[in-house]
Amino acid sequence: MKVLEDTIAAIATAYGEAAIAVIRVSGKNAPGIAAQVLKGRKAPEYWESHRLYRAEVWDRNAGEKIDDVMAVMMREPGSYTGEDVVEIHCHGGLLVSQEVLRAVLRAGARMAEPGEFTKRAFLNGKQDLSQAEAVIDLIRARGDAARRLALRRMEGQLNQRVQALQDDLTGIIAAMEAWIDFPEEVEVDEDWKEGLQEIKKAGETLLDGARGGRAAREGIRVVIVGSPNVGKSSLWNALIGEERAIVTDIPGTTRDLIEEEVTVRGVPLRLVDTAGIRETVDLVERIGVDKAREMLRRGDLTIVVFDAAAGINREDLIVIDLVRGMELLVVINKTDLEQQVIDERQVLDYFSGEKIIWASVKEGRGIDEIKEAVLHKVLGGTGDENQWLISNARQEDALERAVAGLGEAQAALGEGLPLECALVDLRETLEALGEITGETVSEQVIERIFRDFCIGK
Ligand SMILES: Nc1nc2c(ncn2[C@@H]2O[C@H](COP(=O)(O)OP(=O)(O)OP(=O)(O)O)[C@@H](O)[C@H]2O)c(=O)[nH]1
Ligand SMILES: [Mg+2]
Repeated sequence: MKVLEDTIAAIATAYGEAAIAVIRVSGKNAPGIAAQVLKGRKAPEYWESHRLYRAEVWDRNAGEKIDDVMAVMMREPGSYTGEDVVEIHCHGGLLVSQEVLRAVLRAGARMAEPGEFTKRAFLNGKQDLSQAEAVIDLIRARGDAARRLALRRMEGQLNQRVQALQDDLTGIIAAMEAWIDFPEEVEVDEDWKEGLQEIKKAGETLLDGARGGRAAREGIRVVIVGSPNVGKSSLWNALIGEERAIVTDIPGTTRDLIEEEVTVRGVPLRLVDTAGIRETVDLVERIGVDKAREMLRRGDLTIVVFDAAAGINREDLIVIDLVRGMELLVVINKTDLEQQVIDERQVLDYFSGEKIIWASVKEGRGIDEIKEAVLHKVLGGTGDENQWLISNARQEDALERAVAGLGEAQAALGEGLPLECALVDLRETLEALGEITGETVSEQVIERIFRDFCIGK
């Protein structure tokens, strides 16, 4: 364990005027600093751990009182960082909180770097790396699903799952090593293969869930496209639940991109309405069409809309050509109209294997189905939130390498190669798993992770 010598301090609350601000101090000298700056009826050195006390903050040099505060001492190891921590709850004025911080710094603390409190919690073994990463995810969560997931990881669910895999794998590695050392005394165990297969399956399940985790955290960008007048803006309005985009029966109504976020089952969907795609001489409209084409490339999913009463015309063919190969949802709109000229077989031909939804935005039919289909499309078979524990590219990459290593070990065993070959792969797998929890991760990676944090966390 790393010994962290100096005592750090920062304002832990947001910058600005507020009812209270919290100044956080952590490190060996935190109680000593508290004794210097805080005057209470009971001197801070005699404070009970985790109990709030009234006190005054004093600037000793100037002989001046700064504020009346509440303060708490949390003694090591039972604090967030695992060190002695003092938190001073002062009045939330900009100047007040900064004066209190200054007094603390003058008493011997050093200004904390971003994420340094959480980094200390990690280095002192209070949290593993996946838990520390979850802290920032929790702070940044924009939707309910992301918040729930971050909380679960903060509680250590990813850590536990990975540790279970590590334990099982370590057992198999130890048995293999024993066999190599004493081939006469230990039997070659067919269970190894089965054990490896189970570990691999569990790893793959976690990997599948990475998609869901990413969607929950970053949101899914859904771009609505189609030829003019098919009802894109009407659909967009229905999905966001507000009549915001202009809807008229004049083709070419929408000229610009409009983007809005809604949350479906806790997952943020960023919906983009676009200009109807067609060849046009109107300069403004043409810019809009170019923007629509550009946006198509940046979306995670495309909803392509057709008009059931108009059928598939020349302009629709341009659209069909444009969206080929993309992650798609097909919506046939205006199914309420009497005249239905669209040919279902033709649609199936163009979009074989794609999800096709028959809708009437006007009558509100198909809207919920579209929302569900968007989620299903993006999350694939991993609709189960409990499996969405992998939360960033770093973890995903490590897990991918772990699963690949298991595959290679299996292949080596299958081909009857010497056990040492499989062992090399398995040790690499173990190492990759350790990167997720932070046991085998480099100093640089740790630096990078915590640099993203806010000051005071
Ligand atoms: N009958 C019927 N009319 C609809 C339906 N959805 C939209 N419309 C009408 O179709 C016309 C065009 O709708 P918009 O939503 O503006 O179509 P758009 O695709 O955004 O059109 P552009 O922006 O011009 O590309 C409007 O008159 C809508 O009221 C529907 O489900 N049924
Ligand atoms: Mg429109």
